[in-house]
Amino acid sequence: NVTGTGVGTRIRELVVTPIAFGDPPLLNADGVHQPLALRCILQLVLEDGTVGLGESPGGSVRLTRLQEAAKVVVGMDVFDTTAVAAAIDAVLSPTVPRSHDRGWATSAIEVACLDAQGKLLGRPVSDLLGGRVRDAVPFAAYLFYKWAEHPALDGREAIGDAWGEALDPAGVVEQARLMQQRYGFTSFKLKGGVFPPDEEIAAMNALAEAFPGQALRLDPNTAWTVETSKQVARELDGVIEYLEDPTATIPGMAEVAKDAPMPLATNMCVIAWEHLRPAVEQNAIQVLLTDHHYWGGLRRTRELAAVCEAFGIELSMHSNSHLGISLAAMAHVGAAIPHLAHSCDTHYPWNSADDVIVPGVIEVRDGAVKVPTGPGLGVALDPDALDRAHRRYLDSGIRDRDDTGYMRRIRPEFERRLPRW
Ligand code: GKR
Ligand code: MG
Repeated sequence: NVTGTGVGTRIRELVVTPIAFGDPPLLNADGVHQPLALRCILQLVLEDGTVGLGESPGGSVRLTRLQEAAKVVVGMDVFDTTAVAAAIDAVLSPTVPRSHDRGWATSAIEVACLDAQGKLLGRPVSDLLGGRVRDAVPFAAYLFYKWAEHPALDGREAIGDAWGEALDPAGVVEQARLMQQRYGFTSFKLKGGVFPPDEEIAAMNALAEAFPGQALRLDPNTAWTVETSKQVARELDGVIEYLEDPTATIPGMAEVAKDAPMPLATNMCVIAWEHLRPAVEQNAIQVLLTDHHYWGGLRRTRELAAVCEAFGIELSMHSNSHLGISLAAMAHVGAAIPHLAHSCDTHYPWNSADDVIVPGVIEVRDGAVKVPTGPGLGVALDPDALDRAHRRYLDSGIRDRDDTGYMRRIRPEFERRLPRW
């Protein structure tokens, strides 16, 4: 231990709780979201009883790795986040060769450390990141093609939701209107890669007509070839603010970027530090969707923002199905990054009904999330809700996300093919 006295600030235990929560039938290039999404909730307990919270992507491999990491952090000082990250990295290295496959474990634990630090100091996490440059962080409505319900399966009844079906331009516009009414969003992202590009271009044009002047983007998750991507980019000139991951790989994106009239964005081909250099050298991307869950935590995200600033890469933020601890962390880091050029992504409206935190602190309103000002992340766990979500995980038998497998159970002819068009 090199910082502080360590009195009371040492980690006594890290409790990792796998949970499951409801997710609508959202379509993407891989298939369709299952009725339950998985996350892990972290409770980092210090010797003095302070508890720091974290939320990580779920799944069996991640759970095992987090449990391994939980053993090595015991006894470390919660202010030693560099040493904590190094210890986790060292214990995972022998079995997990790629650094970015270890990064999300250090990320989730770093957030829990920062939450605990903030609670000890009586200061919000955004202060530990250099202070807020904005009090509310703008988010985009994350639109999905979707079915009206999860169909009845294996004796289970169909599961409907409050959003209805969206399978064509009119359905997408209707979903966007609902998102705007309910949450006040003023920018919109459509998850594409589901229908042939012409239909998705039509959906973007319909959104542009329904929401003139509001920022739009399209993300087909690498469903297109380089040629198709170039063509879609030309057709959406003046309609979208950026095109996200039209095609795979840094060289593929670089080819598209030479031609595309709008910036290209990614959360798929630049996902680790070692990807930055080739991406910059090839001018493959103009916008990076950061994600503190994968880039090593909140401080590393702040550092990443500085690197991007140096190379003229704009910043936005990536999301996966998540709950309120993650949203709070996203809001704190979003508040502390000066050059956040675009509204951030969030799945929260799709999942918030099953949140495990005490309601009231964190919410999307007027298209933004107010940064909590209480100590740490500023959110508190609801132990009963956590217990319910954990029991749901245990009872479900679902241990990994499998959009393709679930789709094939409903549409056996479905094939995951990337690129598809
Ligand atoms: O939730 O289906 C989804 C998204 O496709 C998600 O898995 C992606 O990680 O939101 C993400 C993205 O921007 O690519
Ligand atoms: Mg994306």
